[in-house]
Amino acid sequence: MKIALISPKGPLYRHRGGIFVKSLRYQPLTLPVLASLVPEEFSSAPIDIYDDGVEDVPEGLTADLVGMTVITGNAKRAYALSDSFRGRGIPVVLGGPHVTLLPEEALEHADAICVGYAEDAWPELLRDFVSGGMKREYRQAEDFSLERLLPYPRRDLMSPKRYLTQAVFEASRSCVHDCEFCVAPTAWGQRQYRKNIGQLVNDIRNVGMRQILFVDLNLISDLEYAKELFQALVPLNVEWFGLSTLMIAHEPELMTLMAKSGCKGLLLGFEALSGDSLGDVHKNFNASVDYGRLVHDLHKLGIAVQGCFVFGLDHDDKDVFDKAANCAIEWGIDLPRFSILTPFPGTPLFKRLSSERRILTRDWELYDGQHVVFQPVRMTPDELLRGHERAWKKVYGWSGMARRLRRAGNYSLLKLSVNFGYRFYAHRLRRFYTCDVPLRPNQTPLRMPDDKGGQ
Ligand code: B12
Ligand code: SF4
Repeated sequence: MKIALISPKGPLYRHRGGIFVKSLRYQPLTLPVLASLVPEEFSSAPIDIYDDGVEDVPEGLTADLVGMTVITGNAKRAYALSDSFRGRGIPVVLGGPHVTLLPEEALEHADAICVGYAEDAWPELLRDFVSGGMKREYRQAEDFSLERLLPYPRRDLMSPKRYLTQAVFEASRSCVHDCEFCVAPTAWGQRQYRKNIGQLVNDIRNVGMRQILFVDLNLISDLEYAKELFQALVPLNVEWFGLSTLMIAHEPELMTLMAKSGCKGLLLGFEALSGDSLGDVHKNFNASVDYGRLVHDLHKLGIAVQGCFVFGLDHDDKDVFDKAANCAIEWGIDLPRFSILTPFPGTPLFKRLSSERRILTRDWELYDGQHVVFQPVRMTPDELLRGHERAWKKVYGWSGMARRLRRAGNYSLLKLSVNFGYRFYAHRLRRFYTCDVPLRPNQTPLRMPDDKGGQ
């Protein structure tokens, strides 16, 4: 049996004309994890991994079974590839966040789908396939857990030359919060799944790199687990980068331990500056934090900040873009990032906007955080798109960059090169607006029934 595992390219993740220049990419973890889950009895089966984001999937690819991972932004490409393989008689299994959110749609393009996490389902599916009894649908069990010992991801199946780093790990999955726009609580449940820390430490040791990356959505979902994890990292003497919520601001001891364990950079979802906008998307907990102070405290500990903001929330006015860009500069955010609110299908946000008849398009290719796919309240879709672009340009303009980096201090080579990478992106954003959003004829800001008009 020959298995081909594919990660399709999307508008933001492709090797020609895409926004992420090759040097900024880290090796994806999904396919190495799936490859590691192939049961031992099939260990002689060749497994080929294709990352469509770095090289085209060969047209004449041959395999007994294709497994493809699907996120919303690349669903169109995934379905096109899948339809073509199936047309040539190659069975295709689809899995990943988009399939978990919209299983019925995915089933139309697959021989089988895998809904949710696949540590149990994928080996079961492969055994069924070999015995000729593959079912149409496999689902994550109610009592799913990651705590048992799991095989190490097969990073060796991907070429290290194509990526900035192969040292990509995860300690946990999903998140305990329920922000309205987030895919995680809808797709996998509002909880954290934790991996065995001892095994993770062994994996990190085996990979043997000094700089590592965690793709966990929220490393501090559970404070006790986070403490245990950071303590276990201390003796490894690694430098690590990961994601956390702003709730770290309320945990000074954990923050210090984080720094001691080698944390050099955190991605933080600031999302919005006003309490009303945070409330719009059920992220009120951010309002308890003084953003500028948090950035300052992290810098003092040698931790750089990648600060993410979302535009287009119902209370966002037209001045939100400049305000966010100015704050990012004033606080010295090392790497500011802006995205446009995106109602991923299946999320509470999608359901709400849909019921308010504010979804403008269901072209999933535009669901990439950089296009406007819904009708905003206090501005037109076009104003939202242009304002978002303006914010990027402001923080990555020469003056914005110089002021931010001077405030942040610590001019590491990595930080400078990533800043230049984002500068390149910020000034070419327009090139990546691949299609025009089918906007409503009336291009005036939408007023909701209880709306006071932006006061
Ligand atoms: C790495 C990453 C990326 C990478 C690579 C994405 C990729 N295709 O691999 C990059 C940087 C390119 C990226 C970009 C974006 N991403 Co991203 N990304 C992640 C991240 C942080 C880690 C993914 C990962 O490696 N997980 C670990 C693996 C082991 O878990 P997994 O992928 O879920 O796989 C498991 C199951 O889902 C299942 N499974 C998955 N695929 C398959 C396939 C088969 C055949 C089977 C059987 C099972 C299966 O089995 C695996 C084991 O259980 C996740 C968040 C997260 N921690 O999951 C977000 C996430 C996937 N990204 C997300 C988003 C929103 C984006 C962006 C829109 C963000 C942006 N504005 O830039 C862009 C979109 C790019 C595009 N093409 O349009 C969302 C997905 C939204 C959605 N509905 O699709 C996520 C879930 C984060 C979130 N909470 O919002 N991302
Ligand atoms: S805190 Fe982050 S990961 Fe958790 S639900 Fe909210 S957006 Fe998602």
